[in-house]
Amino acid sequence: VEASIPEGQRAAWKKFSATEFKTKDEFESEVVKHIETTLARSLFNCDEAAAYGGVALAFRDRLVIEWNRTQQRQSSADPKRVYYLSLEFLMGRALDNAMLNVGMKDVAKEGLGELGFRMEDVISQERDAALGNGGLGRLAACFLDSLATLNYPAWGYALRYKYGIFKQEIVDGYQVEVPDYWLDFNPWEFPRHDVTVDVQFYGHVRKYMDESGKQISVWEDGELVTAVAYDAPIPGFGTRTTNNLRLWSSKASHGEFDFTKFNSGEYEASVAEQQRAETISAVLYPNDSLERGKELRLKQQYFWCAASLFDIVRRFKKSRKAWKEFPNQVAIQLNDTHPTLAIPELMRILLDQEGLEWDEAWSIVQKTFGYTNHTVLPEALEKWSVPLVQHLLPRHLQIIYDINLNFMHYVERNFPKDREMLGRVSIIEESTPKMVRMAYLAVIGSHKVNGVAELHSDLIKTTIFKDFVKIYGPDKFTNVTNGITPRRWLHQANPRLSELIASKLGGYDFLRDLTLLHKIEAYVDDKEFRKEFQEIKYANKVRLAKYTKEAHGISVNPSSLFDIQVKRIHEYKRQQLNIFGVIYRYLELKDMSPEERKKVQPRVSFFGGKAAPGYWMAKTIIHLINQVGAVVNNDKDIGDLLKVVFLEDYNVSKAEIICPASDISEHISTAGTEASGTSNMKFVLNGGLVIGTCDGANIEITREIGEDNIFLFGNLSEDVEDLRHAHTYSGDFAIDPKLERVFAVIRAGRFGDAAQFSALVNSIVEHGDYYLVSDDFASYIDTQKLIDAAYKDQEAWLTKTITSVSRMGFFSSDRCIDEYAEMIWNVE
Ligand code: KOT
Repeated sequence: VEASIPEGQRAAWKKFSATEFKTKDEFESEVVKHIETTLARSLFNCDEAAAYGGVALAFRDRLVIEWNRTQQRQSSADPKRVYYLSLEFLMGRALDNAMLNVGMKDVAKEGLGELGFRMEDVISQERDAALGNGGLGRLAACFLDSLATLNYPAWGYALRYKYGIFKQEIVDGYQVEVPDYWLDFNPWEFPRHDVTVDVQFYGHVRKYMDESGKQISVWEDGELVTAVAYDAPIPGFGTRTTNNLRLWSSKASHGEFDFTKFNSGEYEASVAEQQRAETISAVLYPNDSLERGKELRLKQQYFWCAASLFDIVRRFKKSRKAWKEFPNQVAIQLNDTHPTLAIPELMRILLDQEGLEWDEAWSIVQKTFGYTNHTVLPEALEKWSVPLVQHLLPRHLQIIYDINLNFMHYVERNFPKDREMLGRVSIIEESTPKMVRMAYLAVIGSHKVNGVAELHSDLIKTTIFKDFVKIYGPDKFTNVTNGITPRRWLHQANPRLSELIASKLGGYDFLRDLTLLHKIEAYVDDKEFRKEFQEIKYANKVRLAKYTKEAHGISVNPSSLFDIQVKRIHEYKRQQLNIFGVIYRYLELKDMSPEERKKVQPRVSFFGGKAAPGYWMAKTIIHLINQVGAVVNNDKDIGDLLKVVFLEDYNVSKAEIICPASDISEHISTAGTEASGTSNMKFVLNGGLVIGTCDGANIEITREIGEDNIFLFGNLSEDVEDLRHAHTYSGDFAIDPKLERVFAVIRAGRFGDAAQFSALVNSIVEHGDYYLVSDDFASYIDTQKLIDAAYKDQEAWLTKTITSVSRMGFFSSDRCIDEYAEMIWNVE
C-alpha cells in the first residue's frame, strides 16, 4: 500500500510516534491501560488471564514498533530475502520469548508483582501456538528465532489453521483427541484484510497460438478461494530485527456468502460454499512422518503455495528488476516436500502470466529453490495420484509433465546405456493410478538438497536419491545438521542454568554464540560450580515431580533417576522397546529379596507424546504404557524403586519443563530411521545424558561430547537390511529370551486383557520385527544396567553432564542458519 504521510505533516507525526516503555512505572501504566481499555476489564474484574492479556499487549506494542522499523528498513534496502515455506510451525508460547528476546523481563516481573501477580502464573495463561506435529514443525520455529537473531531478512509462510494439533487426553489408559481451538484470544497475530490473494482450483486449460505462433495456456473456470494474510512478529534476541511469519486463512472469494445465490433463495448453498472455502485452513493434519493422500491436504498445499508465491512475486515486482534477478532477490526453502507445488506454481506464473520462455523460467526456478528432506521412511514420502492432480490443478499437471519430459530427455542423453533408469527417476510413477513423486519433483526443481544430520544426508544419497546423485553429481546434495535455539531451550526453559553459565562467562554472549559454552569446561572441577549445577538439576526435577503430582496424581521421588522419552509415538521411535524394558525391570524387581531391592537404583520412567489418530499400533503402545503404570505404581513391593508416568498432552510448553529435568533421555530409534532428532540436543544442553542408538544426530552428539558421555547401544544402520532379511528368510530367528519373558507376562494378562496387546506382540513375534526390537533388546537392557551403575557414582555422573553441556555449542540453530545462508541461500 503506497500511502505515505506528506513531507509537511511528518514532523507532527514523528512527535507523536509510538515509543517503547522504558521503566517499571511505564510498564505498569501500559499494562493497566490495556486491561482497562483494550480488554475492558477493571480493578475488580482482573484475573490472571486478563493480566496475561495486559502484559502481552504491552510487550506486543514494543514488538510492533521494532517490527515496523525492520520491515521499513528491509523495504528500502531491498536485500535478498529468505522465504521459509513450512506447513508446520510449532511455536509454543510467545510472551516469555518476547520478554527475553527484547529484554525487560526483570522490569516486567517487578511491575507485575506491584500489580498483584506472579510472572510464572501469568506466563502459563497463554495457550501454545501448536501449528505442527513434532520435530519438523519445531525446527521451523527454531529457525525463525535464529533468522531474526542473526539479522537475516526472512519470512516464514504457513497456514493459519483454526485448529492446531489436537489436545491429548488419556481416558482409561487410552488416547482421546480433543480439538485445539487456539484463537479465542491471540494478541500475537495481526489480520491484514487488505493483503489477499485469490487462489484458483479445478477448471480446465485452454491452449491456443498467439499471432507470433507462441503456445499460450489459459487456466479457466473452476473455483476461487481467497487467502487472507495474518502476520505475527518474530523478534530476534538482543537485536532490533523483528521478522514476519505470514499465515494464510481461507475464505470464500465472494465475501460472507454468495449474494446471487442468497437472493435467489438458495440460502443453504450460499453458506455451504463459504464453509467449504473455510475448510481449507481449518485443521492441521495430525500425521507425523506419514502421508495419506487426502484431497483436502493437497488443496491446503496448493492454497498456501499459491498465496505465498503470489506475495513473494508481488514484492519482487515492486523493485522493478529484470526477471533474471529473481534468484538474486529471493531464496525459497522447501521444508520437506509439502510445499513442492511451489515449483510448478512459479513456472506457471513465469510462463503463463509473465510470458517468459521455458528455459529462462526453469533456470530461475532451479536457482530459487532449495529442498530439505527430513525422512527416508517410505510411508512418509509424498505421492499424489495423477487423476487427483489433474482434477484439482490441471495446468500444474501439464507443467509437471513438461518438467518431467525435459528431465527424461536429459537423462536419456547422459545415460544412454541405463534404460531402466528412466523409469526409476521419472517424476511419474507408472502405477495404477499413476502417481506424482513429490520428492523427485523437489530434487529436480531445486539447486540444493539437504538432509538434516550427517548419517541421514549420507543415507539419502545411497537410497532414495541414489540415481539423482549419478545424474546431478554429488555437489547438489549436502548436509545441514539440525540445531535448536538456545534462547528457548536453555535461557527460557532453564533460567537458573543460563544464569550460572553467564556468571562464569561474564555475561550472556553464549546465547548468541553457543560455542562459547566450551569455556565452562574449565569449571568442571570447581566445587562451587558443581554444587550449584547439581542443585539446579535437582530443582528442575522437583519442578517436574510437582507437575506430575498436580497433573496426574502420581508422587515421584526427585532423588530417583529420571528417565524420559518424549516425542511422537511411532513404531520406528520404539517406545515399545522402552516399555518392554520397563516391564523387564519390574519382573527383576519382583524376583528380588527385600535385601537385594535395597541396592537398586530407584527410577522413574516418564513417557509422553501423541499418536496420530488413525495409527492403531501407536495408540496400543500408549495404552500399554498406561496399563504398566497402573500395575507398577500400585505395587507395594516396588514403592519408589520404579514408577511409570505417561505425561498427557506433550507439547512445547511442557517440553520446557520436561527437558531440564532428565537424568537420562531415550533416543532409541531403529538405526537409520530417525533423520536427526532434536530433543536429544535439548536434553543434553540442559545437563541430561542420553541412551541412544547410532542414529540421526545421536552420532554427532557423540562426536562432540565424547563417547564416554553417552550410552549407545544396538545394531548399526548398515546391518539393518540383513537383519530384516534374516527375520523373514532364515529359519533360526528366535526372539530374545528376556523379551520372551516380557511377552509371557503380557500374554498372561498381567497388564489387562492380553488380546489388546496381541497385535503389538505379534508384530515382533510373527510379522518379522521390522523395527528390530528383539535384536536390540539385550543390548538395551545391558546398557540400562550400566546407567544404573554409573548413576550411583554421582560425582562421575556430574562430570559427564557438565562436560557434555560445555561441548554442545555445535547444536545451536544459529549455526544451522549460517550454514543454510552460506551454502544454499547465498544471503548475508
Ligand atoms: C513428514 C511428513 C509429515 C509430517 C512430518 C514429517 C516429518 C517429520 N518428516 N521428518 N520429520 C522429522 O523432522 C525432524 C526435523 O528435521 C527430524 O529431527 C526428525 O528426525 C524427523 O523425523
